Amino acid sequence: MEHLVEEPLVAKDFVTNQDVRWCPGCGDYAILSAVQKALPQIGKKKEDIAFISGIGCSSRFPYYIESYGFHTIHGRAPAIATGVKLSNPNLSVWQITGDGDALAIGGNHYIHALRRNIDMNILLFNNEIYGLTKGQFSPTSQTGIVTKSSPQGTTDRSFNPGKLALGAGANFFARVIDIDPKRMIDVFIEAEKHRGTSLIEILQNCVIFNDKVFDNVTNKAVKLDTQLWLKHGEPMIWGAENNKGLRLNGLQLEVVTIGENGITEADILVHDAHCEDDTLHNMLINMATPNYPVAFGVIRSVTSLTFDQGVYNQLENEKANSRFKSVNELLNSGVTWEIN
Ligand SMILES: Cc1ncc(C[n+]2csc(CCOP(=O)(O)OP(=O)(O)O)c2C)c(N)n1
Ligand code: SF4
Repeated sequence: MEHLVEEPLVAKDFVTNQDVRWCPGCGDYAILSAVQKALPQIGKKKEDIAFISGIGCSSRFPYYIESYGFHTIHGRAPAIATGVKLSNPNLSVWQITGDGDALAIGGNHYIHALRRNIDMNILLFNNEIYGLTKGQFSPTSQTGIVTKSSPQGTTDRSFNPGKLALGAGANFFARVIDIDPKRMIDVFIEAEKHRGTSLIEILQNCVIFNDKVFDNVTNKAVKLDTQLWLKHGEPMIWGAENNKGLRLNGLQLEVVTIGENGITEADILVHDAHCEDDTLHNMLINMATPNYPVAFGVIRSVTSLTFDQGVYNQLENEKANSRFKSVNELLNSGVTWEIN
């Protein structure tokens, strides 16, 4: 009998027959394409992958990925994703969320997913606005932004999603940009390899309600001077002339120029993504223009026991040591009554 050889999956195997209903030019398209290119490289079958989302433009994502998917309720994707992961630990679970979905209505669920360290990947599409509901300000919008829901400009102070995540105990945090597919793909693959909650903040352009909000970082004319791409074990160097570096000056990060004032590469901090102490990771996540570059890539990646593994360890322990071998045995143990 002829043997059926399984062909390796390619990006188009993860494309569905659904019409993609995002505005032309939306950053979500590039993220979708990057995910479809990353998935064949994680080595899982389509039926072993699940995409779970809340509500928002970004949360339409599960319709467009040929895998299991669940478009759930606003802000509550972490709860569903936790259940999915616990019921089938073999699944690769991806939560898709926006800054409104994750940090406003879903803020509580966001911090507890990170605290618990459930083994899943969270892709946080940060466009600093509510896209689906037509442009109200969100918890990441910059102070003073004028929107339909803030005609005089907001007086809110904004959240930094990474800083909040580390405060909640996150062990994996990365930041990428929608217009940089290669680096997005690499980081998605790294996130999938990491056991625990992997949070990736994606700077995503909403062409309709917040166009070019990240232009100060992403614009071709400035990007070499405003983006620091971190790699574990490599010095923190960037710039059009590749001569800008970071060093510690007391308790602060200082931008220095290699070749000036006797500064050499040896003076520059080397990135340690695996350091358990998150002090430096927090400082990197906090950096903003114009005084600093914005940090990208995997900023923190530390391994510790996952929530799901903890639950499974308990189950194994119970199975090995309990005097009950089934739920029926448990229910019929002790004193029971029959109600007529
Ligand atoms: C319980 C509930 N409250 C409010 C809404 C309205 N609503 C739908 S999407 C959304 C915000 C989405 O913003 P974001 O998560 O940033 O996603 P984007 O559309 O920008 O991708 C809101 C407030 C809702 N659908 N359900
Ligand atoms: S409203 Fe913004 S985020 Fe939503 S699909 Fe359009 S461009 Fe994308």
